[in-house]
Amino acid sequence: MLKTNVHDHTIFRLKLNELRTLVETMDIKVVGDIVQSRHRPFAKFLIGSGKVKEIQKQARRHNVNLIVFYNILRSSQKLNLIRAIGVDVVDRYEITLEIFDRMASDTLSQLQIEAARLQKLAPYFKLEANLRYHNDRPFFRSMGEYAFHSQMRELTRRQASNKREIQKLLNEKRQRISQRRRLGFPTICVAGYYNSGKTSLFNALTGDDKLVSDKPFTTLSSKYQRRFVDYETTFLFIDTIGFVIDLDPRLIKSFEINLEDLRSADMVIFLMDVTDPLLTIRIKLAEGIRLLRAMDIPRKKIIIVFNKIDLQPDTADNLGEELQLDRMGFPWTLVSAKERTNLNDLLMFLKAQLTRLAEPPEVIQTEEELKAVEQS
Ligand SMILES: Nc1nc2c(ncn2[C@@H]2O[C@H](COP(=O)(O)OP(=O)(O)OP(=O)(O)O)[C@@H](O)[C@H]2O)c(=O)[nH]1
Ligand SMILES: [Mg+2]
Repeated sequence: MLKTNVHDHTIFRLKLNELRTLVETMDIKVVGDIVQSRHRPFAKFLIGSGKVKEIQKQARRHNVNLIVFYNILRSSQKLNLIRAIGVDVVDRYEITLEIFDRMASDTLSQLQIEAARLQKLAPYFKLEANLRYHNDRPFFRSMGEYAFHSQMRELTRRQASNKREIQKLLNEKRQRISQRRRLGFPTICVAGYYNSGKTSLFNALTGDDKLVSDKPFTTLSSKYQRRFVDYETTFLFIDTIGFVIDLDPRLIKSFEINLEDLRSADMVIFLMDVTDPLLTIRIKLAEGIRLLRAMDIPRKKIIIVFNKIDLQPDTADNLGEELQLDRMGFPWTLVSAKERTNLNDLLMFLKAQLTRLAEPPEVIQTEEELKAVEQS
């Protein structure tokens, strides 16, 4: 990791551990980590050339066959690193895509992952092929040149056909979603970091039986299910893909439908795991809210729900105060999806909030009221 905030002494560790967890879920053994602290990245390797030597030494000693960068690498940096160290190098973005790929069970997810991969790979591939072509050029119109151009064509073709297929599936899916929406039930989207228990809560609320696991990104494509609350209320719940700390915006973009689900929802449950350390909760909370706001979701549609209180009944109590949730103006509550604790309260809260949002804004009638508003 290149740590660009030289004053940061704790958060980078937490982020590095997060990456370690992700890498380990792929059954890769992590032998160590190396951090360089510097204000600005170097152009050639991202890190300094001295650090590259150090990595090379460590890689030899531990017989390493993969180096994972926390930072997102430019194609030229990746190529330079691979050439200098002689070991495969990937970044956090590629690791996340690889995990997505292993978890993907539906065609649309698979195609979207491929699109993201090709998008990242294309410049690298071009750079690498170009170098190979220039080094292997004994006479004009060599095989190198031919191979280069045909590979480029193949890559472009794959990108185009992949895009067409995605578009087709997306259109079908959009139609199904808009049919569901036409039924008119208020939609409530469950968002949050991976493993926070989104699917567990979705299942507990709707009686569905979607796959739950402690592996990251168990859910990739959105799931929809209705919940009858009372004679006048039925909700449509949506379970979505999980966030990850320092999420690359390109990754969200490649899962457009999830974005649309979130944007069009009447309410968004931002689910947090109370068993995370307080600092992690703080970071996820701030970053998650920022993400949701960047998707144009208004504050008033967001409710923060802390899950897994069965595991931490005591620390959960003063969480609101600790995190200053009331001051930030977010409604929040505690649940356990597993023990089904507080689920009814959550439903009642959602119902009340939706009724409030549906009411027209208050009309100011008297002169005094107008003055009071101006003064406030
Ligand atoms: N003790 C406890 N464990 C829970 C609770 N909710 C979820 N879990 C566990 O947390 C892990 C993750 O649960 P999921 O429901 O798959 O989490 P998710 O947010 O859907 O995860 P992704 O789909 O990967 O984003 C599983 O091992 C669940 O059994 C809870 O209320 N209490
Ligand atoms: Mg899930």
